[in-house]
Amino acid sequence: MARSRIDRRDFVRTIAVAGGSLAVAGLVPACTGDASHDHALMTEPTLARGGGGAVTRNPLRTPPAVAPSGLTLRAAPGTASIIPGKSTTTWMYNGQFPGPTIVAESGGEYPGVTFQNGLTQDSIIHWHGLLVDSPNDGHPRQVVPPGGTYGYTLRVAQRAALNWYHPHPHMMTGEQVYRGLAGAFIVRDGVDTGLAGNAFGLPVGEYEVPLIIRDASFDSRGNFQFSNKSSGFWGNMPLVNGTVGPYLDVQKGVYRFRMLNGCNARVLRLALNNGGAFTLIGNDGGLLDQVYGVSEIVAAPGERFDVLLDFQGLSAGATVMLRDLDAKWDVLEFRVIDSTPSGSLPSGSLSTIAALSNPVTNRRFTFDGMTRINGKVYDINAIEFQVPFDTTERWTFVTNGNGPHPVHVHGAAFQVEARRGGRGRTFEWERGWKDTVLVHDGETVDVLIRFTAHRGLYIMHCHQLAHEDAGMMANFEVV
Ligand SMILES: [Cu+2]
Repeated sequence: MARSRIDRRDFVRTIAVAGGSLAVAGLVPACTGDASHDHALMTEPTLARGGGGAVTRNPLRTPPAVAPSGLTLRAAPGTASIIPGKSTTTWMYNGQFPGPTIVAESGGEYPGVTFQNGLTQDSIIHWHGLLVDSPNDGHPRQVVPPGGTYGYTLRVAQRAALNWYHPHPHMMTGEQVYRGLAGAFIVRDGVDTGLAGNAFGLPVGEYEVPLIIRDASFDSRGNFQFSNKSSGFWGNMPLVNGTVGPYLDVQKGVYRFRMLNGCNARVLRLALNNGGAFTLIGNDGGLLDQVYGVSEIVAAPGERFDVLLDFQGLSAGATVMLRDLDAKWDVLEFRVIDSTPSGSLPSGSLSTIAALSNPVTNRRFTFDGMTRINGKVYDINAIEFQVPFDTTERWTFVTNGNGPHPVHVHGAAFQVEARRGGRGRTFEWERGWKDTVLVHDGETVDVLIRFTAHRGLYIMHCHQLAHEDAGMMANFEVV
């Protein structure tokens, strides 16, 4: 990593903790100018271009919010309008691309959640990030055939966070997720209530926006192109909440963006086009210990990032672009509208994170090639190891290549302890509680993990979905 980038991150962090209002000061000067000067560096989704080379942008969609009690999620083929003027055959939950945003309360018990399989292949829903008991986790053994149903009772007892739901059938997850089966699942709690007057003054209502970021490729008729070769599928354009070339009109206020990397394989390197900082407040497991200013975020498939952006200092008509620096993509354009500045950023400490320590067992998992963990291709019927309940362990994830390997564990959250090799450090967005951590080529990552929610059958796997489908998964049992 370039030395200058580390310097900038440390600098930005310093000003972020010094005062919240300074945290995105970088937004202000650069955005009052003409942001279009940067376009020569950008690769626009070709299908998002209008005539004459101008970029036609589309208003960001926001999936409807629903409560989980009694909710039926039916996966079935249908058509969605993604590319303007064309219709795309997609596989959707309840006809929505992406699926509806489920909002639940920690401490809530939600019976009668039903998955209906309207596909022509097996499927099951996994609630990524929810610490639910094994029969409700959506393990690949729980798949139901076409026409089948699966009933869940979701007992939600965990910190507030952005989680998500998606299919988890063995060997078919990649295609099902890619064709549209995914949605956000937000958990609220007594601190992060999602209501005005919450403890840290976090933005609510229209100022809190889930962003499901993923890539896709389309043919000339507007239908998805896909192949599930085990090196992974990389689409040639970004979608946010199913919107191609999206923009969002923003007030001169503070916004909370709940970001998910929903790509099959692509690691995103998210940044703002003017070098302004994200005010990072949370990740997979909810709020962090404090506010961090970061100039970029490396986002692997399955990971979530909770960031605030302050548009108060910008003038009406100014734009800010969320970009992927690696693909050189414009991901989402924020357009500041004429409005009265309001809101404030939190600063300093946020949540109390009890650090795991003194692991009693060390386990080592090598992610070999594109199909194996510890030399073994997934055996759906096997239990590869047993983990004692309520006991802290150190799990070490190693790879010799073929990354990215975003390692995801069901049934518990973990704390990232160290990374050796490769990038050689841990990052602000890896603090607190995680359920997915990026292991890049040449990296070894230590995490501390403790299963405190439930005993039973769970699974760990690579969230590069082609690797997952090819067998880079392992069952284990919490006993
Ligand atoms: Cu992998």
